[in-house]
Amino acid sequence: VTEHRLLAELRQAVGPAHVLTEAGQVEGYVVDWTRRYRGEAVAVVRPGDTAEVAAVVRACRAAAVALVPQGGNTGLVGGSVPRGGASAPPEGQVVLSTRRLDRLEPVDVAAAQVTAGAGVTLEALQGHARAAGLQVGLDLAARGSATVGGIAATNAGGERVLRYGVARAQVVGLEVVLADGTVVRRLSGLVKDNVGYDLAGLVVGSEGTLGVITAARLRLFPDPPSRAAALVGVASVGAAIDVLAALRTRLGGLEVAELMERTGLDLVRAHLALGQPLAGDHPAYLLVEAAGSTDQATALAEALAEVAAGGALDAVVAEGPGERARLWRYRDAHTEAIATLGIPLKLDVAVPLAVLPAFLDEVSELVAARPGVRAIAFGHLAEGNLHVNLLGVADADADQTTGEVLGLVAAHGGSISAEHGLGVAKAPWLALGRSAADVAALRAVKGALDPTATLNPGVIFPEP
Ligand code: FAD
Ligand code: LAC
Ligand code: ZN
Repeated sequence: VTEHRLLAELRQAVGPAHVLTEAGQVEGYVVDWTRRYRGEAVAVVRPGDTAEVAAVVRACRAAAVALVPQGGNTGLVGGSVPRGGASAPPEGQVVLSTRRLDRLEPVDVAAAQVTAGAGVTLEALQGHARAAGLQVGLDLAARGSATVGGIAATNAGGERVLRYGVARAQVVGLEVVLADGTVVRRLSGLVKDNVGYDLAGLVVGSEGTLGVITAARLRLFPDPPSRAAALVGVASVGAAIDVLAALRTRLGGLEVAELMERTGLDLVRAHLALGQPLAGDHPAYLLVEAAGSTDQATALAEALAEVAAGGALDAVVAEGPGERARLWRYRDAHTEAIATLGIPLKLDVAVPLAVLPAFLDEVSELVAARPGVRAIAFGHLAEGNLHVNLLGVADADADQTTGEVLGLVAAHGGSISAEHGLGVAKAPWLALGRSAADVAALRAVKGALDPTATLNPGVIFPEP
């Protein structure tokens, strides 16, 4: 009975055409990108503006049905799809898809900012900024589907953090529908605004647990006229860190430093039928990119020659969008190539660079002790951010294995979730990354802003 009243209210709120309930219609919204997580949805609702989002939130709260905000559904920790557990009634949860909130305002060139609806894809935003002579300071391989709201909600990192910082550094303001259906709007674009708590900053990285983001105001940057990338083959991860250190002091315009290993690169080569990128075959590879107003290809080549110090460094420098894209394919296809081998345990972690090689050795030992398991690690080297993908882990051993790897991360003073969030995947390990006082403060914030646990229960905080 409650369910039918809720459905009627949702139809009233967003129009019947935007309340999806048939299995075929909801399928793409109830399974996550990795295919590890799947749940039941009472309905998928697709509101078209902020007032409709607020009406949906109020209806779900009144019916005591949990609401799962969803953008592009590219999240890798299971937070964007409905789930079972104590908070989910058998008929499921409501998925609120933001994809119709796709309004792009004109770029404010003088402020170098833009306001975008939560459902705008990163790729659309990038094109919009470029047309105004500016660029977005954030990029990631899921750009075609990942949305502005999802990027803010996960505090996404990606491939340009080295120069521009994580999503939090891009967000100047947000419009958010809180769990009680009220709307907080901070889209003035004022970078200096110290009136009370930074509510937008708090919602960034909250993974849909504190509010539904309906729009974001983002910083933009000049797009330097010269850009060049290089792929460098090295003998070890330690050597890759040495090259990074040398480039840091030599290249003011360094934007990218991505780490790959031979296993991952070979997998991508097989998946996309690509040739060997360098003359030789190497245990590790570093993809770097620099941008600036002077000739970056020359600067990069000279810096690499200095790093080699007369020795032999196997590297290729690429200029122009086509050549650079050729190198980027080896990097950006990693997640997709790994997914063809099954559903991996995906552990997105960060450790200080000084202990990163030791950490990887320890992961190798842990893997060697598990016959049939293999690890593919790659990631954003400058932040010590590794994506450890473990293939072949039995379901019964998944929690044990996750706990052991995250335990190593914690022992090294690292972060158990560098950029993807905790979602439901890592919620059970929340306390491994934070002190008891810290977790209590996090719970107090959640309890104050969403006392009925309407928004994304089971995400960040483990279910009892
Ligand atoms: P979704 O997957 O839909 O949702 C993610 C989380 O945010 C969920 O908890 C959801 O409830 C919440 N959420 C979504 N929209 C809203 C909203 N409007 N209001 C409130 N909560 C919301 N991530 C990185 O950080 N760096 C990378 O380099 C990177 N590369 C990737 C590459 C590939 C191939 C893939 C598949 C994923 C990658 N990701 C990366 C992960 C993912 O793309 C990011 O987490 C992205 O920010 C998610 O955006 P989305 O719109 O798809 O969000
Ligand atoms: C990447 C995702 C997995 O860096 O975060 O490709
Ligand atoms: Zn990443």
